[in-house]
Amino acid sequence: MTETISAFDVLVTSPGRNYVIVKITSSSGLVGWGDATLNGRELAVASYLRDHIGPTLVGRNPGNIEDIWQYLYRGAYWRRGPVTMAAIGGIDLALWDLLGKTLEVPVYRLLGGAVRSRVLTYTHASGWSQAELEDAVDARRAEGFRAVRAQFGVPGLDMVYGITRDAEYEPASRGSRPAEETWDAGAYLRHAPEVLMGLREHVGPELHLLHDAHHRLNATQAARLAKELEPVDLFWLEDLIPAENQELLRRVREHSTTPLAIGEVFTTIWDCRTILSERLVDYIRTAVGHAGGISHLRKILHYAEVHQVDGGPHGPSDVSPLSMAASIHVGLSTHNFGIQELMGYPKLTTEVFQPGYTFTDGYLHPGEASGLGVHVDEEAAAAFPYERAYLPVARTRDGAITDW
Ligand code: GCO
Ligand code: MG
Repeated sequence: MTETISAFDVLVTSPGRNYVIVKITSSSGLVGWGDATLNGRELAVASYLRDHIGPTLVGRNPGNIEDIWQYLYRGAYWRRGPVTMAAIGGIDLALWDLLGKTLEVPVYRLLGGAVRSRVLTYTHASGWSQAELEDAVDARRAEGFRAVRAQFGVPGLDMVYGITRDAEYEPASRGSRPAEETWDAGAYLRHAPEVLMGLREHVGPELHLLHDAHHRLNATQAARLAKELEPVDLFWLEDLIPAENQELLRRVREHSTTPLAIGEVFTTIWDCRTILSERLVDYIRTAVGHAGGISHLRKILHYAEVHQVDGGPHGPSDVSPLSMAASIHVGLSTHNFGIQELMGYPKLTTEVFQPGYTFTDGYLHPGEASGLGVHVDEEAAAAFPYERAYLPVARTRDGAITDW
């Protein structure tokens, strides 16, 4: 008898930060898990899933993953957008997990098998001062990381994206409204080359260094920074300008050979068309959950492969361990994968998610468990109710809202 979807559920849980989890149960009693988290807008996705698309899935064959993807994407008429694509992504991940469990194979084998033995990863380090930054990078290197994203304070500013002075860095904060930062591109541009040059001298030539400008510059400022950072030999310079200004990256490319990465806020292949077809970046950063799941991320990466662009999927703590596992399965089985971001998770997260993937010597492996290989503890999830949280917003010195 053909297997059918017998139940569709959505869990919202907050073990240290908010996550939206999709649970799909099949008629044979197996369960597939997916991640539909959208940082700061979690409940919108939960409602999209619960109130709109979840009920349409019961009774379908869960193995028809591509048909379900097309049904949800084309059938909605209202296409793209982070809420829609995170919801579709959560379902897609759960269906791949379920298929792996049904066939008793890890997902990477369903995707064509391993093309490499392990997946290179990078993590975050930040310090307000040069010395604090160097200590933080050294600590990550001592943990085995071969690639580190370095963020630092800027003289004259109180808060800067990617840094917290006293606490563990976490981009979203709980509360009734977003924190507000002041941003000054001039101060940042005067400071950044010196810090990163000093850091390169400190770590030597081998460690991969990355830096994220978080969409805050205009094209002229971006070109200047990319050019000035050439001697640092960055692995990549990320999100220089607002991601939707794709054509403006041509300006940056004309002036610099610093490798560029963008795309963590993109949700479909159509959002990446210009940057991929003109090779305006070296790495495309779409996240497996936010960009419609494994099925769609693979399409984006195949399109990128045609243009010699590699993947570097988004992997901060708001990308749950379920998405992280999915991304590592894609990484092991996709030739132009590149690198996986692994920011790490709040300690409480492991009470809800017990991932089977492993980190060794700077590389990730998804493990050999069936499906995505992440155990979800539903009872633990229920013990951490949702808490409203927001990403910060930024204003320039005159008080106007700026890109963040
Ligand atoms: C990164 C990102 C994150 C995002 C965060 C938003 O490169 O990891 O820029 O830090 O800001 O994930 O939800
Ligand atoms: Mg980023």
